[in-house]
Amino acid sequence: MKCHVLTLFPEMMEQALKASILGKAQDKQLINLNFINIRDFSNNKYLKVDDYPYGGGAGMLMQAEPVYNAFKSINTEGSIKPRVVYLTPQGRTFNQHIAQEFAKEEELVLLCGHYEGIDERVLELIVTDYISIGDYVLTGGELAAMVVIDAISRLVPGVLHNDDSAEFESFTDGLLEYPHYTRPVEFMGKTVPDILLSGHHANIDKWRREKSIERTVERRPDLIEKADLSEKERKELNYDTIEF
Ligand code: 6GU
Repeated sequence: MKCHVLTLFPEMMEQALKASILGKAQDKQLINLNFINIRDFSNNKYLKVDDYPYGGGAGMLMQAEPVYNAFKSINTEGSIKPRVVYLTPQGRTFNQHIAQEFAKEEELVLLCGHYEGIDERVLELIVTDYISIGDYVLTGGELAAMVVIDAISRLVPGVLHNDDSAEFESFTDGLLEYPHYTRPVEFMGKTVPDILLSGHHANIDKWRREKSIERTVERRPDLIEKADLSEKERKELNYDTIEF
């Protein structure tokens, strides 16, 4: 997976993304991040890339030209045009489905805005997807782009140690994960559920499935309707007690 990131803060992103799993994934060339500093494409000697909005109003806007030229500087590897994702609170809300969709792409371009946004004309010319990471406002698209990169990268085969682990966890079947325990068996008087020590794998799977459903009902009842439950599991739910 190759990801081109258009940003005014490449150093901040590079620093954060070289830690831990994503750092290793880059070392192993499983993911390839190419940061393009939009400021390098400023058209003036002060390296300015923002200006006042026509029509007035608060704040500054990123100008179309540096963003367009930064985008044009990207050398894509494939012959097909990559999707260009603009991170904005005005986008579709990012979720695991969109992460899976993006993870299938060979190459992606992420565009991070700053100030009050970007001149609409360049967005119309280059953007294919408008993506938000939730209903709140950030100072820029960089943190959102890092969230998207993290979520996509861990779906790339080989990035996680265990090939299974991305598949079985929260959200793939629309349920939250069951609780996890590691050593010691007792901590502050709290013990690990006996069944997990039993070595009986079928029972353990059954217990985990029940806990997943229970936890989803308790913490994210809004997910239950769309969750991948068997007919039997759905029958056993007590709909009267779920607070949708
Ligand atoms: Cl993608 N960008 C900004 N600036 N704020 C956001 C966001 C994105 N998603 C949620 N809030």
